Amino acid sequence: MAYKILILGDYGVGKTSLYNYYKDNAPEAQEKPALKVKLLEINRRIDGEEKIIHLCDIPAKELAPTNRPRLYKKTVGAIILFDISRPDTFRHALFWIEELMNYNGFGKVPIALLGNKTDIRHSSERVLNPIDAQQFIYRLNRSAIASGTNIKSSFHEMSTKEAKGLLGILDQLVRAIIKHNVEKK
Ligand SMILES: Nc1nc2c(ncn2[C@@H]2O[C@H](COP(=O)(O)OP(=O)(O)OP(=O)(O)O)[C@@H](O)[C@H]2O)c(=O)[nH]1
Ligand SMILES: [Mg+2]
Repeated sequence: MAYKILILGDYGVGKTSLYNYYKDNAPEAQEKPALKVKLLEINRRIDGEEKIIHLCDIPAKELAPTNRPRLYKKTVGAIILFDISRPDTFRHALFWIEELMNYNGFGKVPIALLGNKTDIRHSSERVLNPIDAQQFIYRLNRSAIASGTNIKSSFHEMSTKEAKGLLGILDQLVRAIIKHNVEKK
């Protein structure tokens, strides 16, 4: 069984750039033909076990209401990206999370929230304070506990232009997915 993980977020936040990073940097990553999405199969050895990840990149404009149920179906985790120089893309993160959980067929699943484009932090007029995103994830994890699950979502800042540690973020997300599924059984 493969873990289906979607990369979601507003237009232009860097979803395809992140997808391409994984395509170029994950060992043995293989692009598969798929309708309307880019689909990358990645094999990872996580805590001694081979795991297959299906990472999907969808252009924001393809996420029209009629496409959503089909695209979100069976998604077990997501990378939600925002652009730290566009605060509206951070405010929209909640929208993407709710969309996904309404349509994936599983309800709440772990997410990795990524604030992208840290390389332009010093040249941008307004950038988001990472504390806002940390508090957002803290509240999300608290509400998961309140509703009886221990789904652990996380927040990281990054830049696809100066990428490092991004495979580790994917592994961490898969660990959270495995833990959640183990708990559900
Ligand atoms: N400075 C900077 N630019 C970035 C970074 N990541 C992506 N970009 C740029 O942002 C623009 C949009 O990136 P994409 O990866 O195409 O964005 P997307 O989220 O796939 O957008 P849609 O497919 O339209 O939904 C491109 O010009 C990228 O080169 C980053 O970390 N830093
Ligand atoms: Mg794209």
